[in-house]
Amino acid sequence: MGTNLARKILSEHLVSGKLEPGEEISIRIDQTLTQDATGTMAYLQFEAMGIPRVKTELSVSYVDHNTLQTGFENADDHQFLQSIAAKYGIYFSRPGNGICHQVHLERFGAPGKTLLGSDSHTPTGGGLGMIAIGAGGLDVAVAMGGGPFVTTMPQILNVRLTGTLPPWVTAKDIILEVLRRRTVKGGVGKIVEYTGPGIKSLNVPARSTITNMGAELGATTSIFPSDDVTHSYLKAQGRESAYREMGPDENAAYDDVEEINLDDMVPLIAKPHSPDNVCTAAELKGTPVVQVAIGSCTNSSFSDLMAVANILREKTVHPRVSLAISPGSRQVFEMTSRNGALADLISAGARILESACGPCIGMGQAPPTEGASIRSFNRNFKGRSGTASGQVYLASPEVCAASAITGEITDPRELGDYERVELPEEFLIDDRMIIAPPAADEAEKIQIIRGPNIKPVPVQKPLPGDLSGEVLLKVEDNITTDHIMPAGAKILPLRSNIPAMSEYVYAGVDPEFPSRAKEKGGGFIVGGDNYGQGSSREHAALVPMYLGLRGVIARSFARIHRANLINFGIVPLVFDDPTQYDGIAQGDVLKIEGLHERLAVDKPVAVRNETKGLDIICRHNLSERQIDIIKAGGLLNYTKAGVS
Ligand code: MIC
Ligand code: SF4
Repeated sequence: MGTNLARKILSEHLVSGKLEPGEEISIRIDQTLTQDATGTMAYLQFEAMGIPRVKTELSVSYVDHNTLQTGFENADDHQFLQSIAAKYGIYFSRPGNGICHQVHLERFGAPGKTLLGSDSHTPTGGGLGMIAIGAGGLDVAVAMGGGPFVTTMPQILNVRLTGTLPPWVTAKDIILEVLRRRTVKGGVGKIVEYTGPGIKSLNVPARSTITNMGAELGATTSIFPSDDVTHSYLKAQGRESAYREMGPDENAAYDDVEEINLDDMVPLIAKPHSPDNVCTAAELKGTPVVQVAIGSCTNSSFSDLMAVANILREKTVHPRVSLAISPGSRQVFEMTSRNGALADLISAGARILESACGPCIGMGQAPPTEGASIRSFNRNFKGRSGTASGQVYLASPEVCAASAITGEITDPRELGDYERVELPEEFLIDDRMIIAPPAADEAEKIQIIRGPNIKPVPVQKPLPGDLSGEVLLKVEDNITTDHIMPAGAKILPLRSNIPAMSEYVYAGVDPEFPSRAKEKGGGFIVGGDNYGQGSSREHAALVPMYLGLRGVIARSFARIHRANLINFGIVPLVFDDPTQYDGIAQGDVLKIEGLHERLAVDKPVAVRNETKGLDIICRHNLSERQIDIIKAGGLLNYTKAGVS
């Protein structure tokens, strides 16, 4: 049997371990990216490592999340990020230049390379044939310092696409179909590799829409081969030299296969409040909508905006609807303004926002009370829009634009003839908003600018021998990091100020959580399945750690959050018998004795529920290295100890 593409790239980058699913592997990282909401912490951690300059081939720092400047905080962070990038040899993409994943695809991504990003949608780069993985900021800091990225070797799931997309059906519908079939847990522990004759008709931005939303499957990453389609995209971006043909061998072996016939597909939509809650757009026909938002790293490319302009040209946004559009990058913004498409959007009544994450992360454009909002985004978790009662639907830009005109959910096939947008032969290339770092001797003299919003990184103490404390909170399945550490216009600016942020842990679920955690001097959280799905924000581990959290017992964990818990010295345990979840309540006192001895590879951990007089057998599933990290009180302590 031949080798699949994911394994080929992984084996080229393998530093240690065996490429057997479930084994711990470490891989060399060629490129890193950070964004401003996770970047401040990642760079503070990098600084704490005492390494003078990044050791990657390329590291880029983007500003795209915290662009709403309602106080000094975000502006302070931007200055900090710009100065620290210059000092340590990092490219700096200025605010206004666009969303990290879209800009990275346009200007830096390259087939066959590895990319580690402090954002869960880093797999967007998989559309170009890279192994692009999202991770916590601390993992990215370690990679910038030249350390390998350590993870569990995933299984490779092959999604084979046959046929061609019918008119009005798009890449967004393909990934919604995968989510419908596999759910938000379906990709955990997997890399999704797309193959088959159907991929030929998908251009790079379309492929990237699919790999981007592989994050919603919980997948480690997703990847397409690098072929003629990739070649013409890179050529049009003036980067032909980055091209390298790469694909799976014929008869490549996979751990699992899913086949989708594109001929049979129709426009789909994800209903509130989960990206896998999928049905056809036609089924929801007539549902009134009050807001439509087009943009985000999933669907804000040149072709997406052109498709929207084609639909809205000479039309008017329905009186009930507020339509917000954020172009994914300055390139997209400028090209659509020069070719007149932007004028068509403005004329139709769209509210044009800057090239940034914006409403996707609750930075403005919160919908009205109980209002239905259709978005071309990737996440519709409850409350993420900024309105707790908001009803957020996810769909293609085409479904969004059609609904903006009619004021109700609309299957765009009702609009008649369809004009599929071709990519330009040449994109408008202008990198003046990306600042290259100065040479090392110049960089040394740079002073890092630290405003009052930049507070030191809290560091965990080494693991004590015995752990005891109350169950501070018990939650259900599929808890997202948006539940644990919400974002939005009020909280996101506090990302570099952990004490201020700690007031908002679990704010939407239980506002008393922070005061309780402080009063009890820390304790445990009990979770259901897929605990910590969604974003890569390490704040969902770091800030609870600051409040004294030392252990989470869940039915199962999402990959990035589990890694973040370990990185901050919090013990992640899973119930050996999942029904024992029922025998534990908020307020119960738990005790683990002799934890240092119990945390041995493959050994179970007995947790005593002192309140109920029960023993709960748990598994930690930690590797030798992860055990050492937890014992040291986290990755920063562990790395520093290794360096000195
Ligand atoms: C998100 O989409 O939730 C974010 C904001 O981009 C996060 C990162 C963050 O919380 O800063 C992500 O997906 O990793
Ligand atoms: Fe930004 Fe939204 Fe993409 Fe996250 S998912 S990187 S918030 S656009």
